[in-house]
Amino acid sequence: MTDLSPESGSVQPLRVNGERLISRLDELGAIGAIEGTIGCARLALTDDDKAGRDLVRTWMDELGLDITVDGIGNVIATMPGFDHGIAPVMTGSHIDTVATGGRYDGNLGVLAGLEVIETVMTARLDLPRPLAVGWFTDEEGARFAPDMLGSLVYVGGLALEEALTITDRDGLSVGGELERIGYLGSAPIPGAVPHAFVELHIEQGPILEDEGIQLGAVEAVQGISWTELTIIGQSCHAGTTPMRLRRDPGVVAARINVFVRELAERFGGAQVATCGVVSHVPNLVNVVPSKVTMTVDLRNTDDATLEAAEAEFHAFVADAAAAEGVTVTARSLARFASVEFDDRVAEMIEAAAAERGHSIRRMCSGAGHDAQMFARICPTAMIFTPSVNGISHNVTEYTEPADIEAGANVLLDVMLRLAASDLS
Ligand code: HGY
Ligand code: MN
Ligand code: MN
Repeated sequence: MTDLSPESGSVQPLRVNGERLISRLDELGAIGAIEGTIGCARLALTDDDKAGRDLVRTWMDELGLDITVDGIGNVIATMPGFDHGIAPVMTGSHIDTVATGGRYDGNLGVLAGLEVIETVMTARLDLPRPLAVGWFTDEEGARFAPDMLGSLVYVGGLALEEALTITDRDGLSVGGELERIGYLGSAPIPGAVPHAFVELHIEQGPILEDEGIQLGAVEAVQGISWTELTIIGQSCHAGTTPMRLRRDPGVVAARINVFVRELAERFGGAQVATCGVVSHVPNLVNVVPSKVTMTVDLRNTDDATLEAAEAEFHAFVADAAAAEGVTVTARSLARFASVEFDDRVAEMIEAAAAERGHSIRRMCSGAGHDAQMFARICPTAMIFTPSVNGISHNVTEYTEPADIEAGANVLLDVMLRLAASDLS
C-alpha cells in the first residue's frame, strides 16, 4: 500500500485548491446573506438552510459521491468504489448558522472536507479506506435545542423519536420541518461508526490571533450547560402600581443576568456565562411584564467547577424569585460534559502542520462542535484556524484565505494518514 505521508517522498504533498474552496464558501455564504455584511442567516431547517443544503448536495452529487440522508437530516457523502463494510475516515461540521452568523462557522469544515475528497479523487490516490464528509443537522441549537442535535442523534446520544418532537419558539417540530424541507431521510440511526473523525473549524475566539499562531490542534471541548427560565409575575400598570405591590419578573431576570456575570468573574479561569435570550411579555413601555423567558449559558473546561456554577445559579434563582414573589420554571436545553479528544489524532494534526511549516498549538474549544459527539464512538480531534479579532456568531466573522488553505491542507494530510493508520 502506498505510503501516503508527505515525508515518504513517494507522493509530493497534495494541496487543496484554495481558490475553489474559498469561492464555494462565498457561494454558500450568499445564501441567507445579511444585507451589507459578509454574514449570513441560515437557522436550522429554514428555507435558507434547505437552499444551503441543496447547494452543497449538488457539489457532492457532481463528485459522484455516495450520499446518505438519515432520519435527523444528517447528510454524509462518501467516496464511491469501496466495500460498504470498510469504515471511512470522516470529516464534517454544520451548515446551519445562528441568526447573525458568519460564513465560516461550520461551513468551513464541510466545504474543506469536500475539497479534500475532490483533491484526493482528482489525484487518483489509492486509499485503503474511503474518505467521507458530512454535515450534521442543527449544530447551532439556536432554533432547536440542544446544540449539536444531529451529531448527538447520529452517535446514539439522543433517541431519534425524541429529537423529532423538539419544537422551536413557534411550536414547529424538528420532524415537521425536516419533512417540509425534504430532508427527513431513511439512513439508519445511530449512524455507521467511522474509522476516525477530524473536523476543521474556525477558532471563534482570540487565542491563535493573539499569539500569532496559524493553526490549533484541538484536544478538548469544555462543558456546556444551557438552561431556559420561565419567570411568571403579575402584569400591572407601570404608573399606578406602587413598588411594594409589584411582582416583576423583569427585575428578577435582570438580577439573574447580573448574578451570572459576577459569578463568572468570581470563578475566573475558563468560566463563562451568557444570558442570550431575555424576552418580556407583553414587552410594552407602560406594562409591568407578566412573564419573562430567558436563557443562561454556563461553560467551563472543568466539569466539577461547572456543576458548582450551576448549583450557585439555581440557588440564586430560587432566592431571587422568592424575594420578588414570582414563580420560576427551569428547563435544561443542553447539558454536555467536557470532552477529551484522541491524542493520537491531535498528534497527527500537529505533525502535519509542522511538516507544512505552519505554527500550531494545542487548544481546548470554548464552543461546542459536532466532533465532540463523534469522540464518543471513534478516535477524534479538531483543527482550528484563526478568527480575525476573535469574533464569531457575528456578521463580521472572518478568516484569512491563507489560513483557510493551511487548515484544509492539514485536514487533507491528517485524513490520508488516518486512512493508512490502524487505530485499534
Ligand atoms: O454554542 C456553541 O458552542 C455552538 O456554536 N453550537
Ligand atoms: Mn460551529
Ligand atoms: Mn456556531
